[in-house]
Amino acid sequence: METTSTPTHCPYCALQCGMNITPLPQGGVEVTERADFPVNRGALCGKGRTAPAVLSSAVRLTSPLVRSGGRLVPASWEAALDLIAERLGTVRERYGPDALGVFGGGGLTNEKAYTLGKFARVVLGTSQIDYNGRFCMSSAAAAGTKAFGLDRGLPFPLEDVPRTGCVILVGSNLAETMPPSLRFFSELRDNGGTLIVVDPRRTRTAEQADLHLAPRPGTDLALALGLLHLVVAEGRTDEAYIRERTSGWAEARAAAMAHWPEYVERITGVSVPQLREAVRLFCEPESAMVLTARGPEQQAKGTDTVGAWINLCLATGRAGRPLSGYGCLTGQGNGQGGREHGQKADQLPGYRKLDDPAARRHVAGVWGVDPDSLPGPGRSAYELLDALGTDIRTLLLMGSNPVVSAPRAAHVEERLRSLDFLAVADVVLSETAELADVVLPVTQWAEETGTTTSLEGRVLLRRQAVAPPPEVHSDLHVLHELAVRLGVEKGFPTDPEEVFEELRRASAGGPADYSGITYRRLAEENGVFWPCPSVPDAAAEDGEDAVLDALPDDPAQDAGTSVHPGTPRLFLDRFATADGRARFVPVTHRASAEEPDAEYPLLLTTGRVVSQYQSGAQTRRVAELNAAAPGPFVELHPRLAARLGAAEGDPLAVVSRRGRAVAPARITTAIRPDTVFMPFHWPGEGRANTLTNPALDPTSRMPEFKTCAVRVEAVRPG
Ligand SMILES: Nc1nc2c(c(=O)[nH]1)N[C@H]1C(S)=C(S)[C@@H](COP(=O)(O)OP(=O)(O)OC[C@H]3O[C@@H](n4cnc5c(=O)[nH]c(N)nc54)[C@H](O)[C@@H]3O)O[C@H]1N2
Ligand SMILES: Nc1nc2c(c(=O)[nH]1)N[C@H]1C(S)=C(S)[C@@H](COP(=O)(O)OP(=O)(O)OC[C@H]3O[C@@H](n4cnc5c(=O)[nH]c(N)nc54)[C@H](O)[C@@H]3O)O[C@H]1N2
Ligand code: SF4
Ligand SMILES: [Mo]
Repeated sequence: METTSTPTHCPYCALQCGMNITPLPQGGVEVTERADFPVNRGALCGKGRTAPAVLSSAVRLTSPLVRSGGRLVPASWEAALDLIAERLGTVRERYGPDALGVFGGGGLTNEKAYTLGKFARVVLGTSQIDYNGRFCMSSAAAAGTKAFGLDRGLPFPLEDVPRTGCVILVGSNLAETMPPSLRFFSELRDNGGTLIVVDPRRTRTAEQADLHLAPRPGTDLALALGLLHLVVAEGRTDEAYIRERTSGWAEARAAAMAHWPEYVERITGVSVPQLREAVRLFCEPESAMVLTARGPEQQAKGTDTVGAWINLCLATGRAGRPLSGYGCLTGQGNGQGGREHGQKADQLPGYRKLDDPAARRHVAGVWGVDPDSLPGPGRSAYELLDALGTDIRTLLLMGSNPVVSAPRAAHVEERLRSLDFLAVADVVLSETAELADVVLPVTQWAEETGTTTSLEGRVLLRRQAVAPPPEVHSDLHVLHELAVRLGVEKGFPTDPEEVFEELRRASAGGPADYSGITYRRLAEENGVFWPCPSVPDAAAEDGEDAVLDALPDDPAQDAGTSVHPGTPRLFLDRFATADGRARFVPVTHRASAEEPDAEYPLLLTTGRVVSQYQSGAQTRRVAELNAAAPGPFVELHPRLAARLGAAEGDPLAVVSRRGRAVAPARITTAIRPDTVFMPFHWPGEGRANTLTNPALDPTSRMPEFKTCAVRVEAVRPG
């Protein structure tokens, strides 16, 4: 490899901060500032800064492992791949293709997510594929699609935030989860705009707010409806906008009017004067935004909840206009792209639907298979994990660690153990990989090239900067080798650019159209926002065939042709619905799947801390991050602590209907007295997901990570 520094992007969250990777003369690499990427302008959080630690052979997998005599022992790639192919083939023959499960991840590059979806449908012929993005933003995606006809995390770049009048940030702790993005929100306040944060905890993000609303977990739906009620009652609706750009207002209005402020105060615990203040701050400026993250989304009513916040935007004319709109802060590095290109149970590349005959024809054409050979939609992530060991007998898992991150994790772990065969491709020996029959060591971010799509809908090129260890190969190599062994010689290239060229064609004419994007453009333009058809407006004017015809065979040829600039801002002229109007949804508040009772009198909510990432598989291997965030804890209010007789650091048992977790007390007035909070980054005794409720949203099939009923007990020594 060259010794110069390579501009690339962080392996972790959806902000996809730009960074330079510079090899060091003594070996290893260093992360240095990359100021030309506008989202972070060089700034990185601790996780991004220390990401090279996970490149070290000391903490990662460096050889395939195969279970033998109950233990995982090193094996050759040949042996490991042969074994996987043999087991998948045998089980398929005996039980049919749907006995083969596949589970992907929103951290996988677009090329990997695309290939994994194609592998499941074309090579295995299974419908049983889904991914961890179902645990992440699926409710916002469902609500966005319903309302706007299209789901892209943010419909505008983050650089619009400082220039709007007011932002309501609902259930996002971005000061800890996307630290460099906090700059946009401080600039908003410097410019005279206001920030409202909705979070049951006074987080570091809430501390920046002009107004902090602290509802009971699971009541954001009532809160949004109460605000909309006040908007109507105070005559603050934008009637001309509602008339010209929306449909369904009468029903949505009637539903909202049933949510009187006093009623909403009783449900949420947010006082009527605070509700009125929020409405005033949101409605007075010319423009405003609502941004949601996992707080309101990870609920069994997350789709309706996001729908209610979108209704608030629509009723006040704050969507599809400059500096106004609703957006979802996506989570994983490729949380956006990962949900567009076919690893989701109901989906084909380009954000097409698997049950749409035209979509099947188009994608089958690109893949060179009969459309009828493509299976139909499968189960959602939790339902798939729950079915392991029953009708699903084998699982191929890439890019997720559900033993730590899935709801009702003890049950999921038991399901994983009951499989006939589990194969895991990972960078490290995660808690889930520890259960596998075969573990494949794969390359990671700085060791491979690929594209990701950030929370802004900006497609980015993550470049290879260093060579991987000798016995480590990419996920694309794994899928290619398995395809060949299972009888599909062609169609699974290992070169990411070749995969991307095919993805362009597969996505052409679809909602997430990447056909005008090339690796060269991504490198030259520092990312391109989708949709980006191959020729300007071809999709709209001539339909899909014209788009396909217009695609150059050789990416190098499109230099001189007129190119589509990409779409940083969506919906300014029309929404992506058939009639161009945004749709209100008539939603009504309902209780959480589990409300407190005499036996389980408190609410548990879960989330993140700044120095650990997700299941912790990667960040728990970095000394500096472990020093900053060494283990799980239970955050609780002093009044609750006093009732339990617990002091700071005392072990507390948190008990739900699913199980019991033990972690030290962290006492703070920053949380409501009726609620406890646990981060979910650790396995073992303090695993938060031992407790969480897998109740699913009926539309998005998103589990209710953000609220369940628990009791808390002091753990007496001896
Ligand atoms: N450090 C770090 N950063 C990350 C990640 C990480 O694991 N660690 N993961 C990345 C990923 S994949 C994601 S999805 C994002 C997530 O980013 P965020 O959504 O910001 O993260 P969370 O901590 O899960 O939840 C945010 C807040 O929701 C609040 N909350 C809990 N219950 C409710 C509720 O009922 N209503 C409301 N309104 N709020 C509630 C919590 O108190 C918490 O402060 O972060 C990304 N960035
Ligand atoms: N209680 C509770 N639970 C939650 C949440 C919550 O808020 N509360 N949040 C949920 C959310 S939003 C999310 S996104 C999930 C995430 O939870 P997980 O899906 O467990 O996410 P990660 O820990 O990022 O797991 C990624 C795994 O893939 C590996 N990996 C990284 N890059 C690659 C690659 O390129 N190829 C392969 N093959 N492997 C790779 C990593 O080493 C790691 O083992 O957790 C969910 N779980
Ligand atoms: S904020 Fe996200 S993308 Fe940026 S350095 Fe931290 S983890 Fe990486
Ligand atoms: Mo996520």
